Amino acid sequence: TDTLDNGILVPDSESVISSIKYHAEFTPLFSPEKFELPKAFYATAESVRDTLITNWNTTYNYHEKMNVKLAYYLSMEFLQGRALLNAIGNLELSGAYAEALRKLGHDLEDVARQEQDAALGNGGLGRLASCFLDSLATLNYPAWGYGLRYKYGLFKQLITKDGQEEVAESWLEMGNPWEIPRKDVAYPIKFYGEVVTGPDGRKQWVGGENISAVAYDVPIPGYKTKTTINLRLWSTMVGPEYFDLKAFNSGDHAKAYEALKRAEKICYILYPGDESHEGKTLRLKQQYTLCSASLQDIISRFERRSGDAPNWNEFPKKVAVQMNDTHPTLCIPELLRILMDVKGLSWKEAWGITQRTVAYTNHTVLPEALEKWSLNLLQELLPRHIEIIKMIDSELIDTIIDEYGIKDLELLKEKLNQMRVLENVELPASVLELLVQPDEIAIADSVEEEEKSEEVTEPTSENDALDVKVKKDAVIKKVSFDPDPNSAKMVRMANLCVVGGHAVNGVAEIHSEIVKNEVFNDFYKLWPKKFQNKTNGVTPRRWISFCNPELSKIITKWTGTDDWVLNTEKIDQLRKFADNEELQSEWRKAKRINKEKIVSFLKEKTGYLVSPDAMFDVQVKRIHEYKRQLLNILGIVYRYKKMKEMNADERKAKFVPRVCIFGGKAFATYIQAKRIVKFITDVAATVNNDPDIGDLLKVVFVPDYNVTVAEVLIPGSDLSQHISTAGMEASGTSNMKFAMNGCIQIGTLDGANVEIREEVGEENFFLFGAKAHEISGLRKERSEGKFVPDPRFEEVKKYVRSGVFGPYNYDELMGSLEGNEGYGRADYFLVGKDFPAYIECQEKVDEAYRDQKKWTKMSILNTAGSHKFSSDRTIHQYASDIWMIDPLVLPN
Ligand code: DL6
Repeated sequence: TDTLDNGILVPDSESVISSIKYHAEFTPLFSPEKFELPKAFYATAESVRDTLITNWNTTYNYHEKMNVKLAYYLSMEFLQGRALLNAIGNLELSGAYAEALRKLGHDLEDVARQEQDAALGNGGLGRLASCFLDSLATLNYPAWGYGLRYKYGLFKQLITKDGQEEVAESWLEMGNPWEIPRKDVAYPIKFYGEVVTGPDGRKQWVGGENISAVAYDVPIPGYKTKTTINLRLWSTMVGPEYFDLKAFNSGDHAKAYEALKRAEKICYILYPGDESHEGKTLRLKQQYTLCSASLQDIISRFERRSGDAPNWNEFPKKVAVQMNDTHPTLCIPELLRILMDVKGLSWKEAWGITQRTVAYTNHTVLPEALEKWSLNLLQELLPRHIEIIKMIDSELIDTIIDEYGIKDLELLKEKLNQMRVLENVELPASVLELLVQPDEIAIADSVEEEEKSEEVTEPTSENDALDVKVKKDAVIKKVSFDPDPNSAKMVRMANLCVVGGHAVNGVAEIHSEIVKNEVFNDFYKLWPKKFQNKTNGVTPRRWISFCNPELSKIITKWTGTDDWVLNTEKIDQLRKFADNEELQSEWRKAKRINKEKIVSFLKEKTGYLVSPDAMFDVQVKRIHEYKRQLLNILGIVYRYKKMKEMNADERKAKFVPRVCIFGGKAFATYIQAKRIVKFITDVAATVNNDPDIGDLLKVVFVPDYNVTVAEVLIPGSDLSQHISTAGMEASGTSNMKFAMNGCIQIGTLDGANVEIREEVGEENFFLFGAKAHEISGLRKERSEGKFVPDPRFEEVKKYVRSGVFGPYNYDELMGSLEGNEGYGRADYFLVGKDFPAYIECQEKVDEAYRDQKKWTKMSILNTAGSHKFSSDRTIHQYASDIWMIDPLVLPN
């Protein structure tokens, strides 16, 4: 065993062997005699876990001793992926474990493949949270993650002849070796009930349904540091007293388990369908469980560290809470509730503390994704919180009135309608009084201004004076502040976050500008300093070093150091060797090895055999209309049609062989997205079995896209597609991973593409499509019937409708691109508008790929220019601009 400079103990392979053997003996899951897969994985993981727990305890104790300020990242999603290779990589134990396992008759890679992905996320938002944890630990920041432990994750995606099918993900079936159940850490969570006033005058929330949130801790190791932070995941249950023994004995077994099942189901799956009342209630229960359990935990840690009499004003100096999108918004009223009702602080004190503690990251500008909850549902489920939300709303109303005055009631109404936390809810009586009977000065002023604007001079007669009186009445009467009885009363979570948090950030420069200038413009004008940008990033450990060892060796050789894993700016040095033939040749060899891995992977997962000589063109991300997988597949259909119109020689001369790979999950209730999956698989079935086409074009939909699949696909891709309608993708993070792995992108000026293109150089990025500022004009043009589609777009839709891709009726999919009666919004995502530019840009891609020297240079420059997109940079920015925390290195 060796000790490194940073104090880390590095065991040799012999001690690793004895640790693995020890765990093999006491891993009761499998036959005790045989050290076979998957037992070898569990024993190996348990052995690594020992080291993690040691470092995790040391980190915890040191944070406790130093009473350091901690940042808490609250997220409904953490997309961790597999942990084994990441953990031993960060601990610098890969060599020792590989050797130990070899001596025990196993290959480390085979052992690692036994692990199921921890897929507690949906897409970029969850994976970002996991990259952030890696960076926080690596950079020695005192921080924790808080989330939920979903028993069945999101879902497992099967691809059948009907497209996507969802089944429960069974990731916990064999047990999770990385988690530490903490039955000693549990908090009560309440739903429903009522609010009463206690003898001390404080509000009390009583009765209702009571469950427990129990902690499961997952140690998160940093790279080349002992710092190992905690990801605490909550699971829900009730105590044995809730098991109805009487009911059980009388034969009503369902009733006996009712309370248990009601509690457990909160943590069954991520994003349960929310069309039904039941579904909505479940999601809200999930969000509240995350917020309440985490805050109770954070507060009890603060109190414990503060000694006998905590000074609550110190709370924001010890605690920073980051809300990952609006899902944890209930943190705001929950913190207020605890501070006021449990700790006895005044509203003013509690509100000040809350605002200084929490901050909000916005991850989407899609209006339908900005969460709103029904006021009635919240009222029923969380009666005390709704009282508190009303107080926040009322305070905000005062601020809006202060800002806009009551002279122009139309303007004031507009601002109240846009900015209030409560939507379509009557104004408080005191405010209504003020507005319905504005004082004399306000009336006089408003009339005066109206006159000015009409350029009317002094009233000259009695009639004119009367006219002024009539106008006065009109000013008062014409503005009604009554809610619309036909619309529901809602709570806007994003507005609550903006009001309750001290910082609001977008996740890429263009997105943060949209957040400031469009989505939250009124708030931005009110509190400009709150608004920030924090361009996303990804961890170079998982996304270069561990997933692409071939490339990593080359980077280390040509930059002269392996330090780039921590200091990614060093990767920039590759730039100067971009034309070097030796580097180019090594670069191509590495890509080839990675492509061969994809070939075997695709064969195993889909049965399709593709050629590594072809260009690998990849689009992997959630399936969504705005991400425009439809544009990609229509481009492929167009290419296929052109190929069919040519003879074999012409085809070969015109087209570069391509393997077009798709991956991603469509949300279970998102019908249009599921149609797109079905369409892609139908095109694949036709094209891949067409003998005329052979290796010139293959289309593959990889089922169940997840972190592990990404780790195979990204290193071996040549081209990746980030082609969202401009202004709609907040950032994207796979674009960063692809760039790091020397993959050239075709994309629109959207999200982080804009910054990636700046960094890697315009000439190394295939840009096409409408710009964000043009989109609303183009939509208007479309809806007014002024858009003239390109004939190639008409041709491709007609071809799809002709039935070449099987009997499925594509009218609805194609119709959505035309806005036909009954098909909803007329090509809202502007596929038709961007189609010609897209296929022309794809021709340029073919041309560039033919010149392998040029292509390799572009690829090298993509990797070289990607260093800004390390999540280490992002985390440093959050730490210094929002959380105000400093790194704390553990003593040796
Ligand atoms: O910020 C992480 C990630 C961005 O990279 C994606 O562009 C964005 O679509 C995604 N947003 C969401 C929003 N979900 N909700 N709510 O997943 O965030």
